[in-house]
Amino acid sequence: MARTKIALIGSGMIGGTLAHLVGLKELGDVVMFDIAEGLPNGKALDIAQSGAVEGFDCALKGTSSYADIEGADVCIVTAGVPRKPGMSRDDLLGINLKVMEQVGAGIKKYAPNSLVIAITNPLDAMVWALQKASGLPRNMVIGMAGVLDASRFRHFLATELNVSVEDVSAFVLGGHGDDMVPLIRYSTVSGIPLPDLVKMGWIKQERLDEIVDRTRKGGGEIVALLKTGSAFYAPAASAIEMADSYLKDKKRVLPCAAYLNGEYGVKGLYVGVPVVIGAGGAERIVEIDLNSGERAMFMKSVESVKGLVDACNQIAPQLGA
Ligand code: A3D
Repeated sequence: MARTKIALIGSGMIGGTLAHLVGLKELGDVVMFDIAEGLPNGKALDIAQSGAVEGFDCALKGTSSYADIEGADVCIVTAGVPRKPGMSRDDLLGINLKVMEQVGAGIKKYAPNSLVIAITNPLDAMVWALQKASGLPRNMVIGMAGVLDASRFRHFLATELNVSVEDVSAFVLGGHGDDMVPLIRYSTVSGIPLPDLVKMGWIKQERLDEIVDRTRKGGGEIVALLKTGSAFYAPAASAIEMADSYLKDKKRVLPCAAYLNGEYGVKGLYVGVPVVIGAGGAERIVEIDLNSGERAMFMKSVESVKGLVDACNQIAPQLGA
């Protein structure tokens, strides 16, 4: 039986954390790729040595050659540059688009049968570009953002309500920007929708609104604190949850950036929606009814994503709309 192989394209802050988590969870062998000489090799060696202490047997290898990702089952892409204070995710577009073209070509050549999980920002445009550049089926290229956004929302709610984060489930829709849509009425504590908790006096509506706002700006809050880059622990954990659902065919229903072909009235864009992730990649898009307010927020977010993809088309028309 072949061992599972996970390729991490980009071995920076998120890439290193991903490799560590893959080891700790014994999800498979890891190939860490980066253009920065020595970086993937050093991190792979360091994490491999922690295996003796932690008791995991995953093989880890660092490389600057795409040939080493050959036959990977999953590729997680963080290659590119992260935000610094004062930058929006969209400011990264020009640089990271070129990176996605290179990465897409490498995956196309050496790992065309993998599930590709994009993390590089601006996420919804970069996952679009990666699918175009790799030519992989659309259901096999997805973007990580919703699991992270939902985890931020869950954390803030659990802390505020003084309940276990395990019992808080959150629902987010839309692009990974400050206009993402945390859906209050589908977010629950042990099945009790948040609007009911407001009625029950557990939380005031104004406080809930503040938490929604903090969730939307959750990435920026961390960038401002770190000053040298962006969040990496929770983003890595979120992508691992998606990879795990694919590798074990768990069919988790996770918010992911998925290619929409008419669902939610959107065609030809990657946008964050709930998706069933199983052995077939993005197997099914869950389409819920939105009320008029939610729909307006969702469409505003979709417009932002469209603007980014239009910009990609202008910079790299060869990718093709
Ligand atoms: P960082 O620690 O800088 O790692 C990026 C790595 O990419 C560096 O080691 C670079 O050497 C490498 N790299 C650059 N160009 C190439 C290339 N052409 N081929 C291969 N490797 C290359 O950043 P990070 O790990 O903190 O973040 C990575 C990306 O994830 C950034 O674009 C972030 O904005 C993004 N990010 C997304 C989320 C989402 O929720 C979507 C959250 C946090 C960060």
